[in-house]
Amino acid sequence: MTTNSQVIYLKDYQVPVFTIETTDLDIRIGDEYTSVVARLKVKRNPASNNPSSELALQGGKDIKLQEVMMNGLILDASSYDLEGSVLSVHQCPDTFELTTECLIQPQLNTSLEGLYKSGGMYCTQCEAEGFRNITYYLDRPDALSIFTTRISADKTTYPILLANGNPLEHGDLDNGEHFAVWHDPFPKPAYLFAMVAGDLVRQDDLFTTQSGRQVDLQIFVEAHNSHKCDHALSALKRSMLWDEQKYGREYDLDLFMIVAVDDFNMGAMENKGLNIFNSDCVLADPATSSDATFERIEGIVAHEYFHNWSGNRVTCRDWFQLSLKEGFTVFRDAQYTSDTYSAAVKRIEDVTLLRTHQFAEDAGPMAHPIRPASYMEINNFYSVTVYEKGAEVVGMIHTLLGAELFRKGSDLYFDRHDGQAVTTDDFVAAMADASGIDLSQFKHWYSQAGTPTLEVTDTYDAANQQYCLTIEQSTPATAECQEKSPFHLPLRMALLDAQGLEMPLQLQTGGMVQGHNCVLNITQARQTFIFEGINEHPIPSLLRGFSAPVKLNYAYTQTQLLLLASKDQDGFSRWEACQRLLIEATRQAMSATTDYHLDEALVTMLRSSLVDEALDPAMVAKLVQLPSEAYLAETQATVDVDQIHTGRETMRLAIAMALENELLACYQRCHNIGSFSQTGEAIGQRALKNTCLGYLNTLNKASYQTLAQTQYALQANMTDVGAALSILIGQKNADLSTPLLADFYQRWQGDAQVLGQWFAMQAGANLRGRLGHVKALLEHPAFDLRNPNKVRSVVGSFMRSAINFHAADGSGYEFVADMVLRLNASNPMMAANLAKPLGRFKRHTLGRQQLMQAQLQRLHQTELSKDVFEVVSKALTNR
Ligand code: B3K
Ligand code: ZN
Repeated sequence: MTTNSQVIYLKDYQVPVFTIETTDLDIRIGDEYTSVVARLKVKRNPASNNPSSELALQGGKDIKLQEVMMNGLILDASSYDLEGSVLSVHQCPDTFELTTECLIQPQLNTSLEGLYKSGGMYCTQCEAEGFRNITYYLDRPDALSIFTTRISADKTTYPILLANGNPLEHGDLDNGEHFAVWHDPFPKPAYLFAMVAGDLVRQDDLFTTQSGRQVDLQIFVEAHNSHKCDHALSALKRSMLWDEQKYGREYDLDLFMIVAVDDFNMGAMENKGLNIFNSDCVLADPATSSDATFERIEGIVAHEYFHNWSGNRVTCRDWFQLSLKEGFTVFRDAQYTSDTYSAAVKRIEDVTLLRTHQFAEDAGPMAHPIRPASYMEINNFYSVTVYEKGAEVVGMIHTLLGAELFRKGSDLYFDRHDGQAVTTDDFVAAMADASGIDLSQFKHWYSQAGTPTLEVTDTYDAANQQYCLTIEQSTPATAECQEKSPFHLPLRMALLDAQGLEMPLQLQTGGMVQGHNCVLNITQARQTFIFEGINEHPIPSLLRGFSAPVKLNYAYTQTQLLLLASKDQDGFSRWEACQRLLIEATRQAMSATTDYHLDEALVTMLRSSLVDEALDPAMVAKLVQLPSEAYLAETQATVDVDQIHTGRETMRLAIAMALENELLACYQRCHNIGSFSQTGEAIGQRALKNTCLGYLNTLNKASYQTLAQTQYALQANMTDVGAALSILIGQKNADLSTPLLADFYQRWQGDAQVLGQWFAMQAGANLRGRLGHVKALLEHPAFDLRNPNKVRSVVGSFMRSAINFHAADGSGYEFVADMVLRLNASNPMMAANLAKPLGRFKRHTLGRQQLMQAQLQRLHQTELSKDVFEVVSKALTNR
């Protein structure tokens, strides 16, 4: 049990009684202690009607308060209280200067929140509530202040000293130290504060904004990574240009800095003018990084950059509004990626992520609306719901308004709220005001959790040439709300004739027709839409582009799906039809008692994609890939991990047997494309050929094993090397991969990022009985429990293999609970993330439910951090 599990409610929000106009920090880094002097210009907040004269500042449990001064005079102990971690200063006047001096020990900070040491450098992570570990402060996002930061440290060990904004001055001090002063003219909440002190090298670039201002772009990395900055810099410039063109948003400081840090809990952080990145999410070069890494980095660089407007210039009033900045920014980065690369492939990837992980969260004990109504620990709400579902909700507004009105809405939002801390209601109001479209019912998306299901039925009246679609929506109860009001959602659709051609649409009422596409305005629990002038029974292409985050059921026949899979002009829907067929076939394979035989129609469908050289190879790879085990689990009422694994393996083998020649031909066609390049075409060809190589190696033939070994030996690029090695690790005969793993380690042991891949490939192998191997990896000298990337590579990858995490004897659960306990005190945020999947026991077979609950009980009996306590207690309560 934990002692500190207070619940915070959105309904209790109150504006701060005092505001801090300016914040002057003097941070002196010393070997044992770092001293932090904070000089705050405090003023009574005219927006507050609370008459209290007490200023309450939050602090962390490890800061040592040395002194408090008001207007230059030292306060005696009776003038303030230090209770728990709150500093309360009594009898404050309406305007005053408060100065505190604290001592902290960043080198002992393993939670990686606040100021901490990563390798030889000092760096910060303040979102959400890390700043309070640096000094006593109004650590809440609606307290905006202008920051000036002076840092001093030993000059030889920490030659680079950085903070937000622009450099004001720097110089040498005696005793080998130096200092730098930074000033950020934009008022910001403390969560956007950042500083860095370290021995780093810099790579520079320039960007000229649309109004002709020159912005210096700088990336700081450790010297051995200096060759890995080019991609992030070019992605940054592309993002800056895109945000000007698409949203009219220009960068506002003269300098934009990125620092790469090895020990980081998440991907990156959008601190004003000084983004801090997990090394894995910013460093890349073609020799050591796969195509997927390049793509991920580009998306994250764009995301953090876009936050400069959606998050920093307009920020959140409180942490319940997190999706205001995260949902909108994920939506913006997805638009950027679609505009820059293949829109259909990006959509498929995003929907896959959403349906696999967000739908699972929405159906589990941690289910919450994109604007939660309460929390114990806000770090637990940086979730797929707030981010990915949040982005879908913004996407639905985009669909309902259309691109032009959406842009009008975003302009109004940024103009109206520049420099403010606002709410999701303010965002929706700007969209509604700019467009004149009523979004009041739409706001249920912000307050109701759970994934709606749409049941779609139809009738065709040949005599009257009328086609009727009836749509019923329902949403399961979740902890915060039993009875759901109907959602307002856009359902994009088209009608296809028997040849697969889109039919002209004439909708009586209830939607918008755009050419041969139509967006139905779903607002009621049950609604019927009538199309006129329809001269044959059409095949509906529903939820095109996945226009709403829902599950949609329509009783498609196999023939209809085959037509959609080959003819639907909407790339997403074409893939979706393929997936529906593959899911159904896999379901049959799961229950097949004798030799499973793949339906000839499916073989033809897959074949036609494999041989279609005119199709984007990245799209072909998506079309022929089976849904993951995790997504198949989402489609089952009760998850049977073994059945899913066996059924899917059976399907893989059946596809390989039926299409061996085509797979090999496709492999060879995509393999022999000349020298390495990073065009979309070449990247797609690598994705496709490695998909083929994976299928071929289910056949257990020496010739295909040799093909993978040869691809590995060629060492042409990290995508091919990684894919070949993973495929060989996935073979039952370990002799095939053991020498290559040793070779890989030999080559890359000096490169932390590549080594992460080495850990992940082994820990994530989807073969039964891997736990012993994974435990051995934890003992490897290169493993480090304090490094979140290594924990994710080993423990996170292990958990993604369902047959291992859910091993029938419960060993996987016990192992994960052990890891949660090992990390609980040192890094609560990481520990809570590992505990979340244990909480979703309800969906599993009875035996597994009991084993998972036993581990949760075991955790519950321990002294837990707030983070882990929230996850565990909700799992045991919200069943
Ligand atoms: N805003 C940060 C996430 C901070 C997470 C704190 N637990 C990165 C991002 O979403 O851009
Ligand atoms: Zn973000």
